Amino acid sequence: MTTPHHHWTLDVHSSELRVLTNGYQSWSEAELRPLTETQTRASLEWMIDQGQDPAFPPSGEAGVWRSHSLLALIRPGGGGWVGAQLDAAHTFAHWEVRAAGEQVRVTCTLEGPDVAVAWEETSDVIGTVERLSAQLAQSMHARTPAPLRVWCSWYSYYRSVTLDNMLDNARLAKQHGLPFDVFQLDDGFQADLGDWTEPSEQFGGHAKDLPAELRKLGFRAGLWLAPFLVGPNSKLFAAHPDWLLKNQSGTPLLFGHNWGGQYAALDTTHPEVLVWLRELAATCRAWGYDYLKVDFLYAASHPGVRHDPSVSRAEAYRRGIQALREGLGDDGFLLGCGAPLSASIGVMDAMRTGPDVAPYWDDEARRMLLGDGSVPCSRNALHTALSRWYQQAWYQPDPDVMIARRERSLLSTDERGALLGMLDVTGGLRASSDPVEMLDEAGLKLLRQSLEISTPDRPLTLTESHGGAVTHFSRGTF
Ligand code: 9PG
Repeated sequence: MTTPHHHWTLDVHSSELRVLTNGYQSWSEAELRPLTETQTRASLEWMIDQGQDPAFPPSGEAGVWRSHSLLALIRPGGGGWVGAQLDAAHTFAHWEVRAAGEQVRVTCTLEGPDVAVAWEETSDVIGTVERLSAQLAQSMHARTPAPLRVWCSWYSYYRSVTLDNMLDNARLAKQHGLPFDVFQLDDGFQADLGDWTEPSEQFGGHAKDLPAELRKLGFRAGLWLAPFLVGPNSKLFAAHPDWLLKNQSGTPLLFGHNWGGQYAALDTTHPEVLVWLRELAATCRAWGYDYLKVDFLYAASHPGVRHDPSVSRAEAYRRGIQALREGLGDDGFLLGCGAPLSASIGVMDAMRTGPDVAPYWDDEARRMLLGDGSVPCSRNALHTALSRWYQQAWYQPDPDVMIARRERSLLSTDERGALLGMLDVTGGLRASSDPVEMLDEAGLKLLRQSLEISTPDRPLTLTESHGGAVTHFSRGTF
């Protein structure tokens, strides 16, 4: 595997610059900060696994910033430098900028086959970021279908969702004439990670029984999967240990922390795994789901020992998502989540561009004390999604759900208003998770407003002063 490097040395003092970073996957922090500050590094290994790139996490040194695919340095007045990879199908581009006295050093390391990398000095950083990201989108044949309005079970029912919860909400939504296109069942319906076709006990039915009922009510059916994850107690794990990503000693690698413990990942360089993934997506389609939210996708590019060691992590990931696309069909809607971002262009219709919203504003303990900017909370979701405005050229952005309810939520009226306004600015998919019965007249009004499709904004004021829009979003009250 080649690892080409590019280096640039800039004669500019670091105190003059701000740096725009793009994190590795959907939940990784992306932001605009003064270069002299310190990029946050999560303090626990499982947090790095789930929120950063374990092969290239933030260094934790002052004046050193790491970014994926794209990096920009901005001077007062809006000029500066932009670096971007121009193809991301097989290669991860790791950017690092380092303050060094009177100079600033920039490195781009390519993990995978050599690809073209742009490095431009410009008087208009925002325009250049947009132009280079559009160029990447074009070279990878980006899909940008019309945005959809989605009801998703996760942010109210979490893993205890039932078939009846889905149908009750769909019926009420129809009664109220709420303009949803898709009703999407999230995590909780399945027996285990990997055992997707067997129901969990609490779901009270089978996922395959839902789509026909939803269609009668006028909605499309959507389903969540974490297709590359395998639970250590699942039937899939026991049946196919040879399909799993391994550690150096040849045993299945367990990493992350969710569902009460660690999980394993499918090795997408194994030909049988690709057949299985294709069949999984085709099965969901045959059940009547033409919208799949495919989650925890970074598992396919997690560092580890693979069946075919000559395949780069980006390429392994790409093979996995292509198998899902083939199984779902070209006319199905594929939403990526927890996904390596630029390597998804041309396969995903939409992409979560930040961490999860939650029915509270901030999780300061985990964000500030443990350095985890990817932890679910409204503040983190907006902070990162707003810093990725240019990715609207890559797929439909999914800035995550509006929370309009007042029950089972700690968001204040002001915070709900802020969430609504910021989702409007990001554009892309519109979504809600609120149990419809919890919404009073004001709640329904807020929900309807949040379902209005909007054109993504761009941080125009950034070019005008040092205190521009993105800075405000990343610092200020957020
Ligand atoms: C289902 C959920 C929802 C949600 C996804 C994803 O531990 N973690 O770091 C962590 C991050 C995100 C997360 C769950 C756990 O949420 O973004 O919309 O589908 O999975 O489990």
